[in-house]
Amino acid sequence: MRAAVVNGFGAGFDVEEIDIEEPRGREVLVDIKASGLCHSDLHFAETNFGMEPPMVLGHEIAGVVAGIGPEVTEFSVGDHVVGSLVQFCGACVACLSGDTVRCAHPEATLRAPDEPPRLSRRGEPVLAAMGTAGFAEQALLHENQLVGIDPAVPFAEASVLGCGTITGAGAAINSAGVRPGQTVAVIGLGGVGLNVISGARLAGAARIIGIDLNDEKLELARAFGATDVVNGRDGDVVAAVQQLTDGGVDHAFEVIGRKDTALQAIAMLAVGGTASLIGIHGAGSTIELDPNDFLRWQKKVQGVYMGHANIKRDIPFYASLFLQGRLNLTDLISVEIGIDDLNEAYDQLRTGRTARSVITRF
Ligand code: PAD
Ligand code: ZN
Repeated sequence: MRAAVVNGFGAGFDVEEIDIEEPRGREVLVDIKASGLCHSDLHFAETNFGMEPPMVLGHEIAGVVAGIGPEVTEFSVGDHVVGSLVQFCGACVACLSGDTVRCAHPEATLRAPDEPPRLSRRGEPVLAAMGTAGFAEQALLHENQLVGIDPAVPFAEASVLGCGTITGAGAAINSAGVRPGQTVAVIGLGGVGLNVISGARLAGAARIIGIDLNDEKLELARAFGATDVVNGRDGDVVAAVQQLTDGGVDHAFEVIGRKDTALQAIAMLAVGGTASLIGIHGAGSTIELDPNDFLRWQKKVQGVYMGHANIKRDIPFYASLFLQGRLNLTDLISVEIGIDDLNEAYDQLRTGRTARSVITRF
């Protein structure tokens, strides 16, 4: 099958022929119909976050079940599915409590080291990164990493549910617990940040301030429910937010992965506010904080991993909201591309102009 392989950090994506195994045990073979370009895959392609080339990245996928292993109980051939990088065993205390993002044994979803690798090239192993390896014609995933989805949801929109939506909307709803009437600021309005706006709107936020450097993104943010927008190029972002909210916001979300914007998120909080850090920072980055600022103003800061999602609960929930017209997924899709356009599409993402590019031709 055709797949976009990362052969070295910073070397981009090479579309090549590779081999994929037949499903074993609880594995499901999926014909991928749509695969979204999250910014995280660009980080993982450029820097060593524990996944090493040769590897196939891609973790925002939607497709159709093409085959099932003998122990699969949840899916049948022909089902429409969404995949996620959240790996959970289903049996540890965290999983049994519904906290699947805190699973103690995520490796239970992968093949054992003595089993043949899921992906290979001329007999040599190729890493199926995150257990999804979505930049390819087909993927082989443990059934815990898949969720059945109503076929009425188009594949491109469905793919974004797998990361951008569960992370962004989940950050507002699950991680931050935004309550009706609260004020929210979102710094960075890409595929994930726009979904934070959706989550804040669903949670009933009174004021949602979108912040980016790009005027088109600010315009787009209004289509997701931003009540106010601030261009970071127009001066002091923190002062602008404080002015709009009479002193600061209850919740600020950093959705880029930069030190300066993470500090902005903390600085723009109202008394008792919470800053939620979503963007992935370069390895070894540090942020210096003034403890007295936290103490006096009772601020909180938290890291957000995958919007504290339980994918089996949250993905069907967001899909149903989309079908009811209550969740905007369509405007997230900036462009549908072919797998051969992957490098160019990531160059576009770097400019901050696209929300989500989605591969729909393999
Ligand atoms: P993206 O590239 O689509 O969006 C980033 C946005 O930030 C763009 O709109 C930029 O214009 C904007 N931006 C850049 N610099 C600034 C600045 N100085 N001030 C204001 N705006 C700015 O990325 P994405 O939405 O796909 O992902 C965002 C981050 O979230 C990225 O670091 C990704 O790796 C991370 C992520 N984290 C998780 C998690 O579980 N924590 C999950 C998924 C993605
Ligand atoms: Zn992602």
